[in-house]
Amino acid sequence: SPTAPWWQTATGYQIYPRSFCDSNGDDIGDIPGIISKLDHLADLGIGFIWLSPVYRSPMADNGYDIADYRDIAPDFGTLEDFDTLVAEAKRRGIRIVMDLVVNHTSSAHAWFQAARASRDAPEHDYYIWRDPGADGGPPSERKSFFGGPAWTFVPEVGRYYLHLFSPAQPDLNWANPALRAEIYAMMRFWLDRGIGGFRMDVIDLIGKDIDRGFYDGGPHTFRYLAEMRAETFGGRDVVTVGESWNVTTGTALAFCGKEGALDMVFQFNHVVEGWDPVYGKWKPKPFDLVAFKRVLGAWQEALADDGWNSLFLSNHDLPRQVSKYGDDGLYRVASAKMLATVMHLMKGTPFVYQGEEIGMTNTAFSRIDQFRDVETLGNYADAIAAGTAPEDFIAGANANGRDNARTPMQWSAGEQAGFTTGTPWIEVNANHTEINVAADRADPDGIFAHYRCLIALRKTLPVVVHGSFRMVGAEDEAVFAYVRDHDGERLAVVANFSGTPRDFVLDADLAGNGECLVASHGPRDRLEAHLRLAPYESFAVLFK
Ligand code: ISL
Ligand code: CA
Repeated sequence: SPTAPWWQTATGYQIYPRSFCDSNGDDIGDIPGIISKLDHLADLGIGFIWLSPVYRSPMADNGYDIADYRDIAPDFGTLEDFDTLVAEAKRRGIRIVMDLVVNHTSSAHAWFQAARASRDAPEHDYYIWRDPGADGGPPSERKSFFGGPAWTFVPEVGRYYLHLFSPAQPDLNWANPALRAEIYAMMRFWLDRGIGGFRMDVIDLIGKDIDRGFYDGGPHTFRYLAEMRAETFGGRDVVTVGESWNVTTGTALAFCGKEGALDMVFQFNHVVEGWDPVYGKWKPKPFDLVAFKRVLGAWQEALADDGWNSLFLSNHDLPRQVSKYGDDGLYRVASAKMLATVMHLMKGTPFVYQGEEIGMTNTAFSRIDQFRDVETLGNYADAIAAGTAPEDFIAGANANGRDNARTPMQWSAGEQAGFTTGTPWIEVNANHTEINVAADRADPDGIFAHYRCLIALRKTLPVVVHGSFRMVGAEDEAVFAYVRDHDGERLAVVANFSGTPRDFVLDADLAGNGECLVASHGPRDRLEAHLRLAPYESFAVLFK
């Protein structure tokens, strides 16, 4: 079988440092805390960590607002701590992938401070400025993703600057070659420290061309990415994953195909499919499995021979997957395993978001002052001004808001879930007394054990890495089933996405005796043509 790059047989694990482990009781997770938990991750079997931003930052967006790209935030530790993390992870066969946030900086970055002080500063053109509109107001009606206008006025220069996110996150002007050279030098600084690659934040926004109406999905993205690759990571043995909310199966290969600069993209077509056309994430639609399968199946097909999929349902911006797509009550364990089985055995590289490996759930806040997220708070202000009832907005935020994924990692049943000896910056989920790492790892049938098994399968079975993908029963409203084929080996995956028993009829050529690799409800070695599935039952069978 073909030799695969390391990131095709490895599983990624995302850490949101602020919420992972606080080593010094100052209420905020940190790098020494991460180092203290590396054995947990090594046991899980992951090959690399995607580390959400740890750079120096005022933390308006928990580090996605960078004030110094070459230093570590004091909240998180020091450069020395970072080097220790890279070395300690490496000792365990784990690489560290940094988050590259280069669509914008913090407004506290020295470049922006110079840019906003004078039109004549060279750094002024590192950002996107426009004169006031005819009425003296903002140059366009564009809204920020985080609520309010996307333009803020700076009296010192008499101009507005663009911020697609909060006013504390001014957008960089990628059309400026000196700015691009600064970014590339910064990337080499981290590559030279031995990192395993980059996850690139909202990377399709760097190619914007606002005078021609492109704020996102901009036309210059691929030119800049090709240049970036040549100037930085090209020829180095690292992984690159670009985040894009606009990428489609039609444009994916321009990012991650043979002609593209990157190895993978994080695409969100399957996420946005579940949002309201008008209210977006704040008003979730009922889950539609057929549509969900259609999207994921289309991505499997589009990247079958070129490019490579990233496989994920969760990250720091999304609700907890067991709450969103499974059942976080009665069937929490079975549905968490089911989701993992379906995602990990498709073609691509799976990503586990911290806490997912023990089935952490959404939280339920009742008051707006319990939320911390800049996106939630900004959109709340807009929604209330537009007449939405506070409880309606909070219901949406509890279902789909970003703070769900940001409550502290639940290590134990003890005080503050073992996350901190202080008072965490955001409340611990009350269910930590039952859902925690210590309890789940002690259970041989726990969720952690299930993830460990799936992650190990990818390392040992070529069909998991290289096998073709064929959806089975695409129109079935409750069952997600597919077949992977490689070199005479066949892997069949069957999952009941519902809380009721289901009958499922397999294609005749799939029935027979095989070897059960993983199962949530006791082994299934022989597949009958007529399957009777328990609620949220899932399994994978190998045929040779
Ligand atoms: O859900 C979203 C889209 O409506 C946003 O939260 C989305 O995740 C965001 O626009 C893109 O995310 C990335 O860039 C943001 C940062 O806040 C996110 O945490 C990051 O993943 C700005 O840097
Ligand atoms: Ca700390």
